[in-house]
Amino acid sequence: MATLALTPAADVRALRAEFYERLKPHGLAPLWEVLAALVTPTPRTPVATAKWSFSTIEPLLMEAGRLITAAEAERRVLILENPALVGRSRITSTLYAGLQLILPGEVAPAHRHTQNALRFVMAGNGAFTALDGEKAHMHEHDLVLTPNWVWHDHGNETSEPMIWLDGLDIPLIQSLDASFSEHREDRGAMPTTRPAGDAGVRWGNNLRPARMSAAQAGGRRNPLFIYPYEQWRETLEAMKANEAPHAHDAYAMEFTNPVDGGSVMATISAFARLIPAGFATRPLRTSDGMIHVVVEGSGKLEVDGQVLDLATGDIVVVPPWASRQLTASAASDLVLFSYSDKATQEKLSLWREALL
Ligand code: GTQ
Repeated sequence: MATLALTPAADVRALRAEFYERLKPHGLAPLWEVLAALVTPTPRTPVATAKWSFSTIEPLLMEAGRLITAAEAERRVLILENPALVGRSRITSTLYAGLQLILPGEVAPAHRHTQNALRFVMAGNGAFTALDGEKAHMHEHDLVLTPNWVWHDHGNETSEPMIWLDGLDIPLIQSLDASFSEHREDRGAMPTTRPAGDAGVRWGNNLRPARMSAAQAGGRRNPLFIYPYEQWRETLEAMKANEAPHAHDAYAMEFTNPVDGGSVMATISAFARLIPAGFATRPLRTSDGMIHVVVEGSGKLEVDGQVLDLATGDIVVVPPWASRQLTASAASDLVLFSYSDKATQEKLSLWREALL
């Protein structure tokens, strides 16, 4: 080492560079050149803070509706691409977001895939998602789930278009190279197997079958696939009436799997929040990047010092470990739906928060 210590710095760099070149054909690379970038003290994310407005997207989605049918497209969706990840079909490093349009009379054919999906209804009433041949009719601000490997199709037997936000774990599954999918041969819907709304009644009323099948008891696949707006909205209203807001969350509830009380799906967590008029939350960081949909009201979101105005219909993404702070305007409560990969991170003992 004495010789190396006496070697001029420029020569050392040249010696190393030449060594690195000779490593390449052996499928080798020096860790010490990349270690600090790989094992960072806190998350280094490529995800940028960004906002989309429903009023901007809606006419473009309606235009897509004139250019391609749901059957042709399979899913007629405009992807919300993170501006720092253009071309990569993702809103964060693990999550996908898109706005899907289904016009009156259309069917989005049945398929199933290993990706988990949630739908959050942005506009329209009465179109359905069917899981394994059981329809759930969807209304504005309902949350609907299509957990991994369940056959699902969408249809609209009403006279108005329906638009919902799709939230999927597509990039996460892509990073695991674990995508599998199947499509119905006839490119149609699944035949109806159970009455519409059955799961909501069976699993959404604080009851569960006294004899659950092993698969049900395992809780791996959430049998409840619709969470109506009236229900979650009422809960937030009661919380507001009955307790003081939490300094960092105001009023925040997580949607749960009724079998085990855990996250709605294996990889994705979903939340409903209410910030009372005039209230500002204290800043916090969480290791899960978060997508928020503004359901009611207006206000602002401050992300690492950057202020975004929020209006009803806005969709925003907050990068992992960014400091975030929500303020409701003085005029009205701010109500949000949010989803993130918290469920994944918790399973891997990764999830963290810092209350600032
Ligand atoms: O509705 O099944 O936005 O499979 C992307 C992939 C929606 C769906 C998306 C999908 C779906």
